[in-house]
Amino acid sequence: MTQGKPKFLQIASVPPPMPTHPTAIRFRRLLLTGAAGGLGRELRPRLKAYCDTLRVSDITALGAAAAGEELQIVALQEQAAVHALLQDVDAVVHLGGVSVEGPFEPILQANIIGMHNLYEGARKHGVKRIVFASSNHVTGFYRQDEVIDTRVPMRPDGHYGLSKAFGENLAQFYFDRYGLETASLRIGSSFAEPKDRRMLATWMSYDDLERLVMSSLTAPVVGHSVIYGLSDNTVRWWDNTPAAHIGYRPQDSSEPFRATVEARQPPLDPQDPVTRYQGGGFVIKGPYQ
Ligand code: 15L
Repeated sequence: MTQGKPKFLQIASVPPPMPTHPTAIRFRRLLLTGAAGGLGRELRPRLKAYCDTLRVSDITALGAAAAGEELQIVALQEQAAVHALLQDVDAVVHLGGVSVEGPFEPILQANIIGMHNLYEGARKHGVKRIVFASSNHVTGFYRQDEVIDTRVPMRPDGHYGLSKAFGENLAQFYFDRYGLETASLRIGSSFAEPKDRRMLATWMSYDDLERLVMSSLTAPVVGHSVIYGLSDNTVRWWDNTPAAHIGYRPQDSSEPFRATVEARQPPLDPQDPVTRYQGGGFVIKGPYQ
């Protein structure tokens, strides 16, 4: 590449202590939003291995600061506070916001207004790249017997999926208008292990989550890319071929959990919307008034 290395990447002589991602690239300061949530708690110590300073934020208590951490309690709808979060940051991993289906108002505040606040802050402070935790619920109304890629139209399965669809469109706009790069990760089900039959297709291990986030932070060119977040599961509904340039190589699979999951959960009625659609239980939530 003729442009040389992106300005925000800094190479340090000390390799990262956690070798999940095969690179010695280190950041000066990363921002992790939603650090108190399920995935935030997993990624917090992992991301610290790749940066000098990790700024962590959430709306709720974040515990004690580890060495090299900066803690900020911030609600995403608070514009000035969110803009300040973005100051002097090389890149962002944005997990913050409402992470499940529910009534519209809290999702509007955190996921829609909050997302706009984050991107405006990033624009003002010259942040070059954001890794956005989007969701498989952007396409939750595709059927479980379909395999889709990221080029099919969005079919959100609720307020939450709609807010993530907005987030992806916002990210596209900020790239087209301002050159701010985003990797939108349509995360499947990232838990310690798959909890039910659906998750045999949608599961992503925590180690693969780290691989996906680090690939997204360090890929030479991202523009606005959309990629599904899943492990190397035998049965899958999502084809990541259009996002090959991200360089994500999952190493784990739900298959070793299959026998246990299937013994625990009897087969469900295939005509039940929860079994019929990729979004599972989210597709039957609501209405809320
Ligand atoms: C999501 O987007 C949610 O944040 C998570 O809690 C899971 O429910 C996941 O989707 C899923 O679809 O399993």
